[in-house]
Amino acid sequence: MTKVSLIVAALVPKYGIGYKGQLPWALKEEMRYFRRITTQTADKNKKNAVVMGRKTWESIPERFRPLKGRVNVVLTRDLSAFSSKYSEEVAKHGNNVKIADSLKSALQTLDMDIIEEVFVIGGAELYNDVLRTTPELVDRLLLTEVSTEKELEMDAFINVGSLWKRDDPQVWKSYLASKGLENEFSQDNREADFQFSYHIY
Ligand code: FOL
Repeated sequence: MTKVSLIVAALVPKYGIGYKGQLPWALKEEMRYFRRITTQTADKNKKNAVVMGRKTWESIPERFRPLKGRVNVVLTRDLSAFSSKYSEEVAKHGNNVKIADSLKSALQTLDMDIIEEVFVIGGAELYNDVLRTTPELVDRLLLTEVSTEKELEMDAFINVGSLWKRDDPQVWKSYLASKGLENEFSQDNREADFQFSYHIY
């Protein structure tokens, strides 16, 4: 079966990723990294797919969803509730939004002849489910380590576990180079009161 890349930004050392259904920060450059990494393909005839939980779909501002240039797959246990709630948005974007009730069925739905890479983009429930129940489907974790002096309230965490180890910077650099993005990003960044660095686990 197709493997996936998890992409997430988390506050170290506890790996907090969210608060009250939203990201705990607004980091412009980090969001640009998310957008470019998930959109860019090596093969111009292919697109990437982003698989997300229903609450993550709802957390994305309406003007940005479905995430453009990518096939969006929303996971929900209640397919009919989702379809009726978002029928207009989904109809308008036709092929670019799909719904599924599990990661496995999402992966079966996708036509891998036209999809290059599948990203799991959250949230906490989906990340943790995938890491716990189907870790063999996870190729890599693209994890942005965020740190700050500020006291940030968090109520959503990713359980990275002890089996996932941060790779050498070279691994991240070659991954970016495989997409032609090596000159667009530096590994270590700062913005406002935050520092963040991009890693592969
Ligand atoms: N991974 C990383 N590294 N950073 C994130 O912020 C992140 N966020 C999510 C999942 N993985 C992540 C889920 N949350 C948008 C909003 C929230 C969100 C994911 C995406 C969003 O609106 N994205 C637009 C760009 C918006 C902009 O340019 O400000 C997109 O086109 O990707």
